[in-house]
Amino acid sequence: MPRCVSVKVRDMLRFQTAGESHGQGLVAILQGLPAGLRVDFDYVNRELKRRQGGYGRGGRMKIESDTAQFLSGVRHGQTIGSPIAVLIVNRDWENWKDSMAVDDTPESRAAHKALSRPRPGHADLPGCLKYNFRDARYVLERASARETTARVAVGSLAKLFLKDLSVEVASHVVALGEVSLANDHVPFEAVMALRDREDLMLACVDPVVEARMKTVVDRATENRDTVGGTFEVIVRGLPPGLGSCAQWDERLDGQLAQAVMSIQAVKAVEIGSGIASAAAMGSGVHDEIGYDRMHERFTRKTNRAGGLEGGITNGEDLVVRGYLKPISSLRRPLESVDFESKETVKAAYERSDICVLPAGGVVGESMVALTLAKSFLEKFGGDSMEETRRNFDGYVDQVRRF
Ligand code: EPS
Repeated sequence: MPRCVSVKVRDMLRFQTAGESHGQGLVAILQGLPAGLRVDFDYVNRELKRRQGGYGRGGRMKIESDTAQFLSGVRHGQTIGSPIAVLIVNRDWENWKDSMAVDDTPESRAAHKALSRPRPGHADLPGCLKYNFRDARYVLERASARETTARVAVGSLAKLFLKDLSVEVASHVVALGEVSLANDHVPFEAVMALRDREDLMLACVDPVVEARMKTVVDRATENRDTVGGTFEVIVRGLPPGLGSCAQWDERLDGQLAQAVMSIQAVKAVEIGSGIASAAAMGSGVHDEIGYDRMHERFTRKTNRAGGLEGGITNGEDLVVRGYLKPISSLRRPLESVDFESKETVKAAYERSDICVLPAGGVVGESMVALTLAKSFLEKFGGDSMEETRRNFDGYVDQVRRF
């Protein structure tokens, strides 16, 4: 008797990362991109550079110059349908060769200094309890947000895939500490224009607000503190109909929430005006429907739903926000307890950043793009870009003729 399979055998697009913050490098494997996608290597490296930028970054970013080395899955500048492996070398590895050595040698043992004063807010304590380590370095090396460099490498491939189907992904900072944009309905073009900046600065579209944000970062630096905030990812050009209302785990809003929530230091995710909507009446929340006969498309006067209704894209801009807590390595450490003595001590300090909000936005773009690219491939399939595009164009035509 045929077995009724109601679950997907596997995701159409999958990626995994490996690597420690001060190990030899970060690795990502991306599987499922169709063959025939042109890989713009400069674009990938520019995205890695964007992730390294922003005001309030720490000393590590002066050491690193993140560059993607493609080890497989790409030939003569095009994807070939096989798994894509990317390596980003950690330059700082030179300084950690003994302490982070893979081998157990007298040198590596001599360089081993246990980090036994866990930082509140980091993975140090729960990770050590989980793996039964007395040295938080075993945990913090992998928990570190340095891992996001591997996500951005494969995320930029997802962005190239979406770009090929006329979908653009951009991000900006809407709030930092207590400073926020007064008008948060920012034109998409202004957000896209931030990409042309040599340095992201604080990735805010309003120079006056950005100057105030900079003051907040300066104050945090002076006080040996850290500061968080909110980034927003906007996606333009999506067709209606990605995602599904059929099963809980097929809802695209849920998938996006997980993708963005998984970014280190993100503590909340919002789609559209989700937070304000919870405090408003229904008549002031839902986006009334119109029809544009000339362009043969349904329209909305507002986009409070952030481009998603019922877990399905509705053809409006997708708007997802990530709320970042201030990072947990503080130059003025908080109270903690030493693993060995169980005495109250100040938490350990590791070289770190003051503010990573613009980088958070770049990582957010990658996670959103990877989630959407998966959704595209689930709906349109295709082993080559020609096939995917043909299926996509046919569907777009069907929607137009609806
Ligand atoms: C980094 C993010 C942060 C940095 C790290 C590089 O990671 P974490 O989450 O551990 O604070 O601190 O740099 C260092 C670990 C260092 O040696 O300075 C990144 O985004 O690349």
